[in-house]
Amino acid sequence: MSARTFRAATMKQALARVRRDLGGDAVILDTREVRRRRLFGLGARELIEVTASRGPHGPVTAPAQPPEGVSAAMTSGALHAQFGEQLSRLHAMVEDLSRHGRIDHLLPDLPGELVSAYAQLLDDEVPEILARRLVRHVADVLEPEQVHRPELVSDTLRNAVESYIAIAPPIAAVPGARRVIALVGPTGVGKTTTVAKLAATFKLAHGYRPGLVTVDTYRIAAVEQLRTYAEIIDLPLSVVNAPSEMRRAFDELGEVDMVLIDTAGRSPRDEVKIRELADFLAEARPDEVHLVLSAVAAERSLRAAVERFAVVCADRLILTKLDEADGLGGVLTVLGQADRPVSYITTGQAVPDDIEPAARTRLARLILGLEVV
Ligand SMILES: Nc1nc2c(ncn2[C@@H]2O[C@H](COP(=O)(O)OP(=O)(O)OP(=O)(O)O)[C@@H](O)[C@H]2O)c(=O)[nH]1
Ligand SMILES: [Mg+2]
Repeated sequence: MSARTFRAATMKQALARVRRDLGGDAVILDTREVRRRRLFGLGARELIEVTASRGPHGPVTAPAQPPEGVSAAMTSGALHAQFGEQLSRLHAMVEDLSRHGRIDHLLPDLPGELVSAYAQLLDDEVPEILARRLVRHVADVLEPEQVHRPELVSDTLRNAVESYIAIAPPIAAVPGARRVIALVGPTGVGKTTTVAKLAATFKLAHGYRPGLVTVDTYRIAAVEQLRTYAEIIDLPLSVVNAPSEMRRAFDELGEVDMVLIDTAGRSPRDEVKIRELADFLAEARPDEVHLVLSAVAAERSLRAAVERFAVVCADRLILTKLDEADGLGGVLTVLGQADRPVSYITTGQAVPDDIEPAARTRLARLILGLEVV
């Protein structure tokens, strides 16, 4: 058993190398950030350095040759003791350095069992800072002997993830009232498909009487897309070209207890177009505005969308394309910061099947990769 050092640009890459070379149960002895000077002194590059040794059951290679100066008769127990001594000296040194602010510990004193949970989070695209916070939380909550129990670790982790997720109740008709629901969001995230899924579910499963309104008149195809769904589901549809037409469009729908408004996709960068959307919605006076976000989008785009669509008072989130996302870590970060509840998740293209009301535990398990869609 000997310690080896691995350097990489990110913790994820470093841990992948540890796993590749030393096996799945490698023991992480230390992690730190190091700066490497670039050629000609052109700035420095941050690297992650992980020191690790083979775990007790790591891939077995040829029996290690005793190092020079160690007699062949020396037992493996003695070797272990010698190594242990070196290791604790090294630990003391590192601790001393870190106390003096010389080394930035990324995962100080993290029990070995939690390192694999940490690596799993990184695999699921959870950003490093959040992953560290989650495993640190688990380490703080559990007693040292409890971290050996994988089901406890996974439950505690799930609880921590759940604390970042707020859930909105599913959309419901209110007797004697006409609920107005608008879906807004960036282009191509699945707004129209989701409107169709919701409308079909409301009509077929709940017996509501929904009507559809589209303000997406920029593209003929967009209106046709919704019209096709309206015909299949047998629902009234009104097309609105200007904010002033909104009231007329509502009246044209006739006896409905719910109006679902489909809107044109807006780039979060296009403030003018988002303002225009706000003018339409000011006339529609929706009871709920759901911001539709694709789980495939990068964390930065998700954050920008949440910020920019605040202008149209988007107060709930619908997460689409969970079936296509490689990891949901970025989504988790944004949910933690967005301060808006999730109402629905969608998990495929099929109308109306691939939609479900958001549920905290399910979403947390999906984010942690404990469940698939
Ligand atoms: N895999 C997958 N695809 C989806 C999901 N929801 C929608 N889509 C697909 O995403 C594509 C775009 O969907 P639309 O509903 O047209 O998206 P939109 O937000 O209305 O697009 P714009 O109106 O152009 O902004 C279509 O091919 C949908 O079938 C989902 O949950 N999973
Ligand atoms: Mg659309």
